[in-house]
Amino acid sequence: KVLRLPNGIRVGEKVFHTSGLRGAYETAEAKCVQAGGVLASPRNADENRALLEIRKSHNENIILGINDIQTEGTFRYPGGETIGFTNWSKNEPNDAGGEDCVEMLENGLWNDFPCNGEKLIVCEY
Ligand code: GN1
Ligand code: CA
Ligand code: CA
Repeated sequence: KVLRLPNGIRVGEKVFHTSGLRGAYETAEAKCVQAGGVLASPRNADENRALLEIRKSHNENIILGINDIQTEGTFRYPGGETIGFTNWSKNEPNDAGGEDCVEMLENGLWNDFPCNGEKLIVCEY
């Protein structure tokens, strides 16, 4: 089976793909839904590693679908389910000044950041 795509990667039954565009959370999630997917939301270490490959090849932080917009401190996937895997950077999430969206940093660890920040959009299918 083909594992690598020109701008994406397959991990298990999931495919992560990026068009290389940046956007803030609402725009980013809407673009993914329009394309038939959702914003990238790694659910285990394998998926996180796969997404990190895209992070490295584009050299830009990735906005995840995971957020605590609905209830401060409770992080959910785009579908509303509470998250079952985390990969927070040290001292994160800190909601510094009000941060309800999550980005993947250079090392694959996660930071919460303000949802109006524009990051690399990666969708999952
Ligand atoms: C950034 O710029 P600073 O240090 O105030 C980051 C926070 C992190 C923090 C970690 C907009 O905040 O989310 O928790 O670094 N801010 C942004 O040191 O990404
Ligand atoms: Ca928050
Ligand atoms: Ca933070």
